[in-house]
Amino acid sequence: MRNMTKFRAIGIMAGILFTCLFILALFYFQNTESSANEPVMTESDGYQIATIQVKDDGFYPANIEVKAGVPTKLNFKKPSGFTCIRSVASRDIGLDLYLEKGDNFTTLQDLKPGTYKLHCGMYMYYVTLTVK
Ligand SMILES: [Cu+2]
Repeated sequence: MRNMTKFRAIGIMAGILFTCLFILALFYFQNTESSANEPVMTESDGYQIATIQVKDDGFYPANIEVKAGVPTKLNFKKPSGFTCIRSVASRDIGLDLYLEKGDNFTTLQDLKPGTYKLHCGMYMYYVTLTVK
């Protein structure tokens, strides 16, 4: 009889653990899905467009690679206002852009091959832009 109670307790604990893991997994996939499904590099009207997700803990991806000699747009996509990132700037490429909720497109001037640093308005988060 005692064994039976022990068995049942383990069963309940395993059930709770499994439920917790399931909920955690659900949240994890929900968070990654929205941005992971979206390709970083797309093309439209002769432009190469890099879409960078602006999240509460930084820019995703933090490394962007674009082709030299192709007109380029960056889109800083901000799905929610729950981030301290209000703007993105770069002395390297002469960028100072206030970020609204949603899409924030900026057209880059023709960049020479090289590596350029972009940062949020508070110098907390960085994006490395590589032109090849
Ligand atoms: Cu910040």
